Amino acid sequence: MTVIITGGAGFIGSNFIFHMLKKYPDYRIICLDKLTYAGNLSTLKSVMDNKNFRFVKADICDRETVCKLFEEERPDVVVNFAAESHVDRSIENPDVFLQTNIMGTSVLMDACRKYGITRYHQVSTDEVYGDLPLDRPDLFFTEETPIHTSSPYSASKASADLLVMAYHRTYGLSVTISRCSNNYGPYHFPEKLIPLIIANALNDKPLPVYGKGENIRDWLYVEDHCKAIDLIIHNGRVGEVYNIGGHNEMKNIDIVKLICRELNKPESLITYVADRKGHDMRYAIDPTKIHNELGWLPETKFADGIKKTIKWYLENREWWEEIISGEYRNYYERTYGNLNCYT
Ligand code: NAD
Ligand code: TDX
Repeated sequence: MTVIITGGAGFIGSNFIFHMLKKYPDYRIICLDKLTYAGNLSTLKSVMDNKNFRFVKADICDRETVCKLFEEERPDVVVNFAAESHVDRSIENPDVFLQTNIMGTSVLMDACRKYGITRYHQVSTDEVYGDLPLDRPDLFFTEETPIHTSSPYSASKASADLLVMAYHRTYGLSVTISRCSNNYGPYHFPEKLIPLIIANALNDKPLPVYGKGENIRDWLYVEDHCKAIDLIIHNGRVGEVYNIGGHNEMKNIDIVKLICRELNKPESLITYVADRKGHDMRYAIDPTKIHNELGWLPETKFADGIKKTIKWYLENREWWEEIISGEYRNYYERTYGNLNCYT
């Protein structure tokens, strides 16, 4: 079996590559990644010499190069993680989100049609459902919840999902889609809440919390997400959407305080900053379908997963310190300028 994994130099894609190479040592795994600011080749260094692994630096929007790779490798399965993934950046500049997340998806699926595949899997997000009110804890996102997006990021991911279903209906492409809640774990880029708070706390820098910190996210350890995608590409029903989430809803402020406690840092580092524009209030996934059909259940409890994650950031300082000292500084200064954390 040959599997092309796009966006494999990013957070979830790299964890998925590690999972697949370990679990299926005779699969051929090809990572196609543009290496944007969010992609790090150093993340993949432990697998670069694996004879069943190949890394190709390319843009999923580059039709010619994508087709050349499909011609050479004749993949059975394509798993598309490649995306612009940060909501705040999409608010600053939507263009590249539309290009990569929508156009890139169509280029990949055109190549799948041309060369034939057994499965195209689109890694989507719970953000396509919009948000839920804080005062209705009885409500959850199911696969039937209408698409209702808030940010240019979520609108671009929802557009891609619609295209994927259109390619299935119109061309009979063998597709599946997964919509997962917020992930956390190793190799999470330090612009996202959990790694940002860990990195700032370790450096005794202010911990920026948007608005009042009351917004709720439903956190899942990244390995559990990878296991769910593995099940879907092997056993999921073609043309179906699967929600992935572990019923672990937490307020942002509670996460930030928990990280302070774990690192023995004072809560006085917490700094309330201007709210995100259009900030979604609450995400909460109902994972009944993937549990009933594929037997998936999350294995890592948040209390353990967050400890493992913090330990990883403590033991891999060079990985994230290199990121926060590079080009990322410009973004940080534009976004959190008055906090001036890395100067
Ligand atoms: P990430 O930003 O860490 O990684 C994205 C990767 O895609 C990077 O390696 C980047 O170089 C690559 N990439 C970007 N544009 C590309 C292009 N045009 N061509 C080829 N490669 C390109 O993202 P992530 O957090 O790992 O998310 C992966 C996927 O999972 C995304 O599709 C995202 O929407 C989805 N998702 C993420 C989460 C989460 O909590 N992080 C939750 C649900 C769904
Ligand atoms: O500095 C911050 N302060 C803060 O309060 C940052 C970066 C975030 N936040 C808040 C915003 C959100 O309510 O924390 C919450 C989590 O923010 P992010 O880590 O940016 O994640 P989110 O916007 O929820 O989106 C993530 O989950 C769904 C991923 O980045 C998406 O790619 C995925 O689709």
